Amino acid sequence: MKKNIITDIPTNLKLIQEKLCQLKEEGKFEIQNGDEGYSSAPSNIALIKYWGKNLSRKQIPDNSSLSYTLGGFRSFTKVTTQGRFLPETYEKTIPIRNKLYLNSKDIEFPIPEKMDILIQSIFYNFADEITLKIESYNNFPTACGIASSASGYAALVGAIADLLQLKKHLSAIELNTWLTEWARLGSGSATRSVIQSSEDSFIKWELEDSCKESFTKTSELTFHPKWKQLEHCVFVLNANEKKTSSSDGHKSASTSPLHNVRVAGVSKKIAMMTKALKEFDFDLVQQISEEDAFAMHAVMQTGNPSACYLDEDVSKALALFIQMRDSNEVLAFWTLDAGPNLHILYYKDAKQILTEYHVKLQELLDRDIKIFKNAYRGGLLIGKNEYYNIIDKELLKSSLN
Ligand code: 2P0
Repeated sequence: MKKNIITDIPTNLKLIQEKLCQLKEEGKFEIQNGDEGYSSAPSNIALIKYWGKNLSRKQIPDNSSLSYTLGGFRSFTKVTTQGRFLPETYEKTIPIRNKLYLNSKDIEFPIPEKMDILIQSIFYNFADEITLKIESYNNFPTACGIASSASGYAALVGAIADLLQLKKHLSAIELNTWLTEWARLGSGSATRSVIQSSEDSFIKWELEDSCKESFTKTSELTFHPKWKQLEHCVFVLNANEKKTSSSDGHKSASTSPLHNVRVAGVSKKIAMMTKALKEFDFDLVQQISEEDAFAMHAVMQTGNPSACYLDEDVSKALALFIQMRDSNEVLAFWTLDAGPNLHILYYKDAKQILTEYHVKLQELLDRDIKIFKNAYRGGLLIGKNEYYNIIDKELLKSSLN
């Protein structure tokens, strides 16, 4: 079977892949048929958005981005090796291929081509014959306004790291590079979900243009301890599947006359927010997040084809939120992903006002509005024990309490 391998990868990742080849040749690295790997990865919400990518490169964004990790909104993934040690005489008329099973169901799900290519690329050269059975589920409903590709690809890469026992074979820096780079190559936003942190985290995924190679770097930001009391919830305004996928949206971003204007301002916004996170300048984080969410949606609406998620209900919900937030002077701000659901990040003191907001919003829209509240803090987990330990925890709530 012809392999379709990702070749646009940075030197530091190439060196790690070569190290794995070397370990294999020295016999220090063996994978048996039926070996397993486990991981659980959080989703994340971008405060400064990744929107648009370089179409002549592999997963290089047009601009840097910055996110807050959603420790409670998680994907859980187990991978099992299949198809190893087949006899030489085995006729590959029916290729052994990667198989995907979602949401604890026995029915095989068609594996997305980009996921298949990612897996083949990870194993290329040192474990070519490996294919995987992937079993994955999310603890959050698909239609709750949280993108599953970030946590999904992060958990897949984490589970492969466990299968290959990379914690044992690589240094902490090498493992971080391996995780952040392969996650990026799976899905851009996933690179912000593979940081192994036990608490809250703000993650920067930045374009690096200072060196000969132009790639990206993902890292955790330092922040003022007061941010540990930041809470997050989603008001689900529209549970229908979105019409334009994010991958298609990224491709058409550059058709908007506003795209270059937004991209030109992002570096400054990242620098300002990095400082505001260190100093607990809530107003500035609020101002930059809300402005960038509007800017991304303006790009979406003015691209070709255009996508409009700022519909009538979202506009009404936003106007009511801003009016109640400002008149009560509470610390809370909104953002939107590529979908019509309202994400609110708030300091603990704003809870009472948000509870009142929920009541008024339901009256205004004349229907029940579901809330999903993030009730857990923490990043990527790698390993069987870590995977099972977190399953019993209360990760999400369907109210603000
Ligand atoms: C973000 N989004 O920064 C932005 C904001 C959605 C809106 O990254 O093509 O699924 O797999 O790299 O990561 C969603 O795009 O796109 C996204 P691919 P991805 O979170």
